[in-house]
Amino acid sequence: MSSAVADFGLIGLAVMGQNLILNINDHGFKVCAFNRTVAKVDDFLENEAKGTEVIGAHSIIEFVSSLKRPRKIMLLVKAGAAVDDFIETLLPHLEEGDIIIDGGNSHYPDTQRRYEYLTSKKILFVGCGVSGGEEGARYGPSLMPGGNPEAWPHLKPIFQAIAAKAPDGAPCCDWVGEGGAGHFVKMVHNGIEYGDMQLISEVYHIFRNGVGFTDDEQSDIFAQWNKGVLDSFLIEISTDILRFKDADGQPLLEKIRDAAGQKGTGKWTAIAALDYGMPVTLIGEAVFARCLSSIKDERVRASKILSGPTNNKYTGDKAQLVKDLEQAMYASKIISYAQGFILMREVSHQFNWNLNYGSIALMWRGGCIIRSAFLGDIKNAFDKNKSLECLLFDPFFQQATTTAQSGWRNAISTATLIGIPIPALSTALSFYDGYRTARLPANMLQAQRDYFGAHTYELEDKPGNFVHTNWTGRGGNVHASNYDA
Ligand code: NBP
Repeated sequence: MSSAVADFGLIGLAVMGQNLILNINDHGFKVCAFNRTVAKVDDFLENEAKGTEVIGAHSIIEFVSSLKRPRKIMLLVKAGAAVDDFIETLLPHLEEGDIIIDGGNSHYPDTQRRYEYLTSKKILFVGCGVSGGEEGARYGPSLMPGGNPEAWPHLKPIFQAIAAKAPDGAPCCDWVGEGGAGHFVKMVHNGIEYGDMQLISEVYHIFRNGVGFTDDEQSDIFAQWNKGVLDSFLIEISTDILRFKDADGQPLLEKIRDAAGQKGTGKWTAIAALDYGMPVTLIGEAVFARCLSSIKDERVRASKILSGPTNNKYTGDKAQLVKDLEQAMYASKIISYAQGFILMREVSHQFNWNLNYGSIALMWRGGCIIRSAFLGDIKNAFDKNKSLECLLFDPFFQQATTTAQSGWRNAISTATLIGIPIPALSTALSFYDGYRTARLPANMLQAQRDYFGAHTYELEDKPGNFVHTNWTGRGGNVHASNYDA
């Protein structure tokens, strides 16, 4: 086969690649498939893709020559060296203006590097976050493409056709921004997912250990919450999980070992937050909560010797606590998304990515794990003000946090008094209280730093002018030079 007949080429015939090819085919685009282990191409054509318009190639030359120009080639292979290897294999066969899309879970600095490299070779590179797993790939993922904007007009008809649709029919795919923006936004999405999951787990812990609700009772509460401000995929699946019974009729959830795994995207988000100096505390706590859970044997030993409060059961009005926790979770979610967006704002600024925040919220409204009604409110906030500094400056969210506040504080004091750990719920409130405080105690930190290390400080009435004080009369007047640790 040598004629250029295919609209789209896809390399990587594992679960994501196969499903995405079938999805693209369903929408009337002709796809050519290729894979490192070439035998999988025929396997796919004879099985999953049988009866479709999908074609296959048995060599890179055959693959490239089957594609209409500009060639649109998506890699859905294992993140890392496999992506670089395929880029190098493809390069000699491509022409100026052809497009390579990496749809795997690549780390955004790699995407930024590949974007710069391929730009120098006049190839349009796109790093595209793909969310929604196997089912999303098959029937509608959330797609977050970023990279060379010249590629977007060529990809838009295909990507928006195959993407998930939000409840109002809008495709959950739009151009995210330049360079490594697509994979960066996908990474923050995963970090936010860690936060949302942790918040739900903390509420479950309070319900189960503090109040003594059965799993079925909790499922009823979550089902109710799913009709209100917390309406989301993760609340929906938690409702089902709480209801699910094992073969012996007992809740399966209670038999699962409490040691959480992680694949690293939450950690990447927390590292990016530290690298760029942004207080993304809730995702950080969610990652650390998984770490704490995973040292299970140590915790079991500690549980036998460390004491907590004498009263570890909630004895107050249960209905009121349910209401307070709903408010606490909602307000904490607002904080988590506000933190995620300030991280995106900062990194976008550093890399000149021109991130499109409203579209990001829109893309997350369907197809992905954090899909929720609440993202519509975030989209509205950015529609009203494209350069919104932080979600908490939007009148809707300002009002929402004000309304939630008393329930939020009550829920946190209740959990603290009965000794139930709530790292995500409580860090959200601490962030909120810190963010709304005009004068924090960092003057004390500055004084300490100057006292022991001559690191200098600014006076309130002379910002930008760094001075040192000889606090003890013994240290001399030489001050340290500035450095970033
Ligand atoms: P995998 O991540 O399991 O990768 C399998 C594919 O990578 C196969 O085509 C395999 O070729 C190819 N490959 C490997 Br492994 N090493 C290679 C190398 N050194 N050179 C060339 N090709 C190589 O597949 P997946 O689960 O479908 O995921 C694809 C991408 O999408 C990954 O980056 C993943 O993180 C991401 N993703 C996955 C999900 C999900 O739910 N699974 C969701 C969202 C994103 P072979 O057949 O010859 O071994």
